[in-house]
Amino acid sequence: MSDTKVYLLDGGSLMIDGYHAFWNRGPAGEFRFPCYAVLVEHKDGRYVYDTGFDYDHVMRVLPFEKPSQTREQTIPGALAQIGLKPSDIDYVINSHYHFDHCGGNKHCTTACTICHARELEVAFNCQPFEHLGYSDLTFAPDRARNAGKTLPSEPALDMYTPKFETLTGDQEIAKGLWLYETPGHTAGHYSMMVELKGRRPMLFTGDACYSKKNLDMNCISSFHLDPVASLKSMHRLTELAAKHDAEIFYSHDPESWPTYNRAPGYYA
Ligand code: 5PN
Ligand code: ZN
Ligand code: ZN
Repeated sequence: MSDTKVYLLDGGSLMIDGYHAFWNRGPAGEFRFPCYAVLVEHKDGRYVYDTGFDYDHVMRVLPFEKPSQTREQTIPGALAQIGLKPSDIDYVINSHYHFDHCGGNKHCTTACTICHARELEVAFNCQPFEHLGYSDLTFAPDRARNAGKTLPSEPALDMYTPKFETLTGDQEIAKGLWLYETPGHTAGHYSMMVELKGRRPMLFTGDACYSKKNLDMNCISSFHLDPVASLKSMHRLTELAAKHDAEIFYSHDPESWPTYNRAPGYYA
């Protein structure tokens, strides 16, 4: 039995305005932030938590976010650097279905897809102000078509009908691999904690908290379904970290990201 390892896979970066990163606070101006995927090698299989954005999608739908992504920063490119292929992934876990977290799902065609049951419902049925967030529905092309959405014509998408396992409540999905409900940013958002043999647990916030500065300022991002629930979930992350002596890893933190041990390095 091998011990659990965690790899952080660089997915490139996007740009938003400072007022979107720090809701009603700012300061305004170009705010570039990293996106990444988390690969958990566990004795029960390989799990990837979030898959970053698809460069072509962002250029087509949100070019004003000025995506930066090399081939090595795509899911196939990042996995290749540690000797893996997308077909080696057993499970994709999505914190939520915003385009910058599910853009690489389409490469993991043999994986079982895990998410909160609410999130899968709302992704195809979102509030009007959430449309840009839920603009990349290629993670489930069959469901997107059934919901009357149009997809880019990519032949590979015709073949891709992912299998879903939906959950509700907090769940330990494999030994030491925990999903915690942190709604507000979206209706069915999950944060993830991974217990490791040789270090403190790692608590991945997802978009329940973009950065350390958001936590320190007690300030959520402007992309949210429910700001009150969102703030409550951010506080829940602080409580979880304290309870489990976990280290918090933020989803979009330009200051913390360079300090993280990125693949091919890993945590164990
Ligand atoms: C990076 C980013 N840009 C725009 C949106 C949006 O409209 O909802 C979520 C989101 C993003 O994460
Ligand atoms: Zn989001
Ligand atoms: Zn995000």
